[in-house]
Amino acid sequence: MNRIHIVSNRLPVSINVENDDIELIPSVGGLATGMRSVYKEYNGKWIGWPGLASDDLDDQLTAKIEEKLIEEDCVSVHLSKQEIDLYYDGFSNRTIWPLFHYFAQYIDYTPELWDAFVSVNQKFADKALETIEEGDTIWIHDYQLLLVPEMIKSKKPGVTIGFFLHIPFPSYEVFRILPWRKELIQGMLGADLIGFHTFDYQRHFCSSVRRLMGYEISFNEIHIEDRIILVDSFPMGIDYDKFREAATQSFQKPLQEKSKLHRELEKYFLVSPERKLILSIDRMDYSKGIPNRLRAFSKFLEDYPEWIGKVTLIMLAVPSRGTVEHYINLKREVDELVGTVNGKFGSINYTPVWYFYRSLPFENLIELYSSCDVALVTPVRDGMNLVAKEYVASRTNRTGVIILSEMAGVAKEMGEALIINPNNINEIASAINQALVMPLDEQRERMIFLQDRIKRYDVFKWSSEFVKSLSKVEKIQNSFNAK
Ligand code: GDG
Repeated sequence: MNRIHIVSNRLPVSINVENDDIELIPSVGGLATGMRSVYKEYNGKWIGWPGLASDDLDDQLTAKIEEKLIEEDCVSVHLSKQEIDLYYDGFSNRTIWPLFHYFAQYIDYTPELWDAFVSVNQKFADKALETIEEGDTIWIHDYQLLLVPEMIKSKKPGVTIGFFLHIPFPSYEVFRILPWRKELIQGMLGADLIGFHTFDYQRHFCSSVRRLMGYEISFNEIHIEDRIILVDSFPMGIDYDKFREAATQSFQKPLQEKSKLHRELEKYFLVSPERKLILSIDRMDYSKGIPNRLRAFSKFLEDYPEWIGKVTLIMLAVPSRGTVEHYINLKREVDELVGTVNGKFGSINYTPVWYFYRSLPFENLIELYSSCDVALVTPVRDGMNLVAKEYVASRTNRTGVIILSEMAGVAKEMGEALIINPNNINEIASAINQALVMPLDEQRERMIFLQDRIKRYDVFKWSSEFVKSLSKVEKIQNSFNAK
């Protein structure tokens, strides 16, 4: 296979500028890990925004940053503050994000946001077109770049294009609400392979293609004038071994090397070994169902008062999109709910909810995953949800229970979890009790199946399966063109 390039909104590095010194800090997220192996192995480039507004950089600094990035095979797309505001915070996160997560009442229909989305997508496409050659392969990521596939295909039809959507694709009845629905579909159809986390998202997409464009679809092939487009599902995995090894090492650390958080967690259990911890980790996002989770925890303490004083919910909410109105309101609601639960059930020596509104280092994340008896993952909509998979990978002693929303893509792979409807507070409350009293043998039985599955289809397998399909689609295309 020829070179494979990656295009995503953000580059896999952040830039730290101090007194004209430029430092590149590699991202440790799942996407960066999985894709790094791909573009390095196939001698490609990664095209994306480096995370700094171009208004803050002079020409000399910009040139220096570009030079440094190219050492990492990264190519930057520079965005001004206004572009970030209208394209990223705007159309991507105020229009597409709520639409695709079924929050129709939050959608912003301002035409200026759409205009910025088109022009910034064109910027990404132009940068990609400068970088790639006919015959190369390109893998484009996510909802911020839905128009890029067509913008590239129309200029360089000999490039094989893959597109992967990391969030849900909504049902047609929701998707059709958007004035620019046809344009988005046309943009995506510039790709030769379109991937989703689950079969349901794939099905919803195909139904929108059929209804809006009238194209013929057989199995997972869309037939348009002179091309065949493959549509398939690829449930994204995690770097399983990394989480596993980090959890193993965390336990083996001598006391003096343990983090402050780790020592606090051990102290919690010292008071009484009967004590339990429940874990909740997300970006602070309305799609993650955080308020309902707190209401359900409150209902649980009300319905099962024998647990008061013995169970603590650790809630980590990572700040996200803090300039968007609905996120500001959500933060206020969560702050208030935490206060209400703690005020209602707390005492001098018992805090029901430990709330962290910040990002924690990876080491602490692992300590939380390995110390908590239950993971409470209750999004109202979620493309996949990697937190559930990371919890599974970090359970070295094979105990632990996951309470999981049926609305998360990951639920399709985790039949052994306690599956709940995230809007059903009574159901979540009783699932919390069920998880806490579940015998260890049953926990292990469930966890063994989960671990085997999540280990087998990890992030490297996910990316290699996508690349395999890209090479298949390239062959289909070549034989189609030869006819
Ligand atoms: C989108 C889709 C889809 C969280 N807090 C900290 C921290 N994290 C890391 C977790 C996990 C990641 O962030 C969150 O990933 P999710 O998958 O749960 O959610 P989104 O950010 O919404 O991601 C989602 C995903 O794309 C992939 O396709 O699954 O559905 O919405 O990896 O570990 N990491 C550190 N400190 C924290 O405090 N270091």
